[in-house]
Amino acid sequence: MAIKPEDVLRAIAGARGNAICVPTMTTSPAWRTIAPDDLSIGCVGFMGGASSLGLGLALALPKRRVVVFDGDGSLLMQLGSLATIAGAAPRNLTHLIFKNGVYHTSGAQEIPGGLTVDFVQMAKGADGQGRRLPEGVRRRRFR
Ligand SMILES: Cc1ncc(C[n+]2csc(CCOP(=O)(O)OP(=O)(O)O)c2C)c(N)n1
Ligand SMILES: [Mg+2]
Repeated sequence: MAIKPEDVLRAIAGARGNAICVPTMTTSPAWRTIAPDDLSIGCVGFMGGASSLGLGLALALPKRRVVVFDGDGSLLMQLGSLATIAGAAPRNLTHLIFKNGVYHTSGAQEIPGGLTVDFVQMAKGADGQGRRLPEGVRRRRFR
């Protein structure tokens, strides 16, 4: 079932507490409207950089939860960040992928593999120690 990114963002806004959020691409303008506070660091222009930006914040502020709202095309562009994150294993970082199968922001061109890319498997593969992903990890499609 496809759900709207705004619906997910509203749910996050209600539950984030004082977590620092790092939106990018589709979620950037939507998040500015939904959560117009100073606890967010938008990753605009720096395509693929949100996960690394979030990792840096999480490592620098270990007592603070950091939530990255990544694009699927953006993550594909910097896929190595999954291995970097797995290696650092920060417990306070949550990496969400807004999977819509396209580069929506630049005109909705299909990303390589479209909706078939399995980011959960990729994240598991990046963790050579085979740690289990949190129970809450779900595959949901966005439109
Ligand atoms: C290095 C680089 N290449 C291309 C672009 C142009 N560009 C801007 S947004 C975007 C699409 C982003 O797609 P995705 O990460 O899937 O996010 P969505 O828009 O689908 O939410 C592209 C290709 C860019 N900003 N940087
Ligand atoms: Mg996309």
